[in-house]
Amino acid sequence: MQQIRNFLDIPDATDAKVVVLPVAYDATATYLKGTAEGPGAVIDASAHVEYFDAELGLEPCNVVGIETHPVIKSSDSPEKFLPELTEIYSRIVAGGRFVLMLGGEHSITLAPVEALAEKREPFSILSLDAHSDLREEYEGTRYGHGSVMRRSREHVARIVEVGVRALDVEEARLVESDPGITVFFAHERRDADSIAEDVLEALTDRVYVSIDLDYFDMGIALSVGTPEPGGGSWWDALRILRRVFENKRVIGCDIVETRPAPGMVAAEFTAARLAYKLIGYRFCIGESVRHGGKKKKIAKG
Ligand SMILES: [Mn+2]
Repeated sequence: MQQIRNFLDIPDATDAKVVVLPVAYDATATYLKGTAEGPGAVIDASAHVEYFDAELGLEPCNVVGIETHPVIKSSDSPEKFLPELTEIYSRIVAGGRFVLMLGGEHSITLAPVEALAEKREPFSILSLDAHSDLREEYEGTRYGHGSVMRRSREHVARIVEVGVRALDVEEARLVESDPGITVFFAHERRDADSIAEDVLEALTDRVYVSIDLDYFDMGIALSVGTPEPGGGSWWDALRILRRVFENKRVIGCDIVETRPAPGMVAAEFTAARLAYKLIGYRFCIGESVRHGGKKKKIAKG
């Protein structure tokens, strides 16, 4: 049961630029259920996240206003639920605010992708995930967690996936044949800085970032909907993400598939920490160097 209503346990800012959107949904989960409890657990864990970000040297929550949207809950089919979520998302971003969505299973990412695609300003997607999620259909639906990037590809020209270590032969063929999909496989075991360079090259200027918690090593994300060994480290992920947030215009992001398990808080705390980190990267580093961002006037004297 969720104890805390607001992310970081701070009151909603009156001039919030960031909206934390918790989506309690796991209707298509095929391995482990329970990711519907994820967003509540992440918000509870966020009460224990330090406000001060040592890497950035400031308190992001005192630089940018944050508001937490009430939890959206559903057990409907994705065919019914996703259009509803798309509408909610569209309403929030219509005011120009930045949404950080907390899942919930990965299928929910299609809602922001469709809502942002409706604005007719092209963007690409960066996905950090153990799975390629490129199945045409899985377990009787085309809108489940295993198909989210396949469906998203119908709305964007480029998808870049990092950390993939589980996919089927059809998905592997699609990766081979579709020039709009670039995958950095976990088994290649490349250095994070060199991946970051290639990721920046493959992405367009405006980027939606989706992070499935199963991207990470199970040591820090022990409890997820679909676990896979061989995950990435915290610092390598942050290296790649920071480069992307510094060099691209990130238009929205999500952290999905957190699945709370009794007595184990590693996954939800990691997700909470990551969510705060992304807010810091988006709003508290070099607005002037960010692509498309407003240049800050520097007073001479
Ligand atoms: Mn996954």
